[in-house]
Amino acid sequence: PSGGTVIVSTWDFGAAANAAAIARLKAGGTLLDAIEAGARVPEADPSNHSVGYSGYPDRDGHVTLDAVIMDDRGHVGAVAALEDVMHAVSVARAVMDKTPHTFLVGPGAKQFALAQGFPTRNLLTPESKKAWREWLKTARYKPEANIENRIGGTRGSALDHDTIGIIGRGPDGRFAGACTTSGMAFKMRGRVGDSPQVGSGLFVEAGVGAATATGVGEEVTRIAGTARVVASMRGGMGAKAACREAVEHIVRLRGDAVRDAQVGFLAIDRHGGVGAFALQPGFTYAMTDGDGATTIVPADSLR
Ligand code: SD4
Repeated sequence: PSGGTVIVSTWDFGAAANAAAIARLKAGGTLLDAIEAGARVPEADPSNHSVGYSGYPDRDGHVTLDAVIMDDRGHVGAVAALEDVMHAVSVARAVMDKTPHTFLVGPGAKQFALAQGFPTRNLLTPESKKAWREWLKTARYKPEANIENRIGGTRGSALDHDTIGIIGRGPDGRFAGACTTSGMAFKMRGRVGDSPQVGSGLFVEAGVGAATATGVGEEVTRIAGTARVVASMRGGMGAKAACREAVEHIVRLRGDAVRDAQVGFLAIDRHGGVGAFALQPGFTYAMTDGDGATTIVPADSLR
């Protein structure tokens, strides 16, 4: 699309998130409201084991959430290692709107959420607990491509799920985005990925564009991946070329270390052009226009 409203999310399950975002826009919400409403959809979905409620826990059995939200006017809020509160993106939004800070973590993030009236909930569902118990039998931790999707043998099915990054361009050409996740399954306690970090899991810039990332967060964080994608677009590259450049940079830098890793970037450029690129096959994104028409697009990949 060129010129109009566009909302894009990582993975095919982003379609439901985009629909909620468009509904919020049509009801008179701001682009940021719409992005937040979209991100809340997978956070509440019990069939999704890599975002919010029913996310796979860390190796010690705690579900810990990371999220960020930002607009292109310099407003940013983020939380990391948040426990017992389902809507991490809304807590991030409250950090943005109600504190002088941009980032709260761990017990401090939870304390803030409770003070703001967010309800607590045990995020570990019986299904996720079972998968964790199964994993404990070998307890081998190796960040792999979309490993979340493989647990329970659902890879390749409609149940494929992952971190959601959702970015949008409003009718006025302004940008906003959010990224929310329970992180890599069975991660070390205290581990924070790329998703809540501005410039890694998400970056937006007025007049330039927006980008988000998914996959093995460490590989994205190492290169400040989405800041790099947006910098390339600032220099005139289109969305897809900018995503590809960042993936190629990771491979140049890391060589064999990323042989089995998945990393995917998704971006919108200043003209509303949408593009994505991944290291491995299998990355898809959902693109929805202002009328609510959605297309699921398989991203090109290096391998
Ligand atoms: C992370 N990037 O925490 C997220 C997780 C993810 O495929 O996208 N998993 O590293």
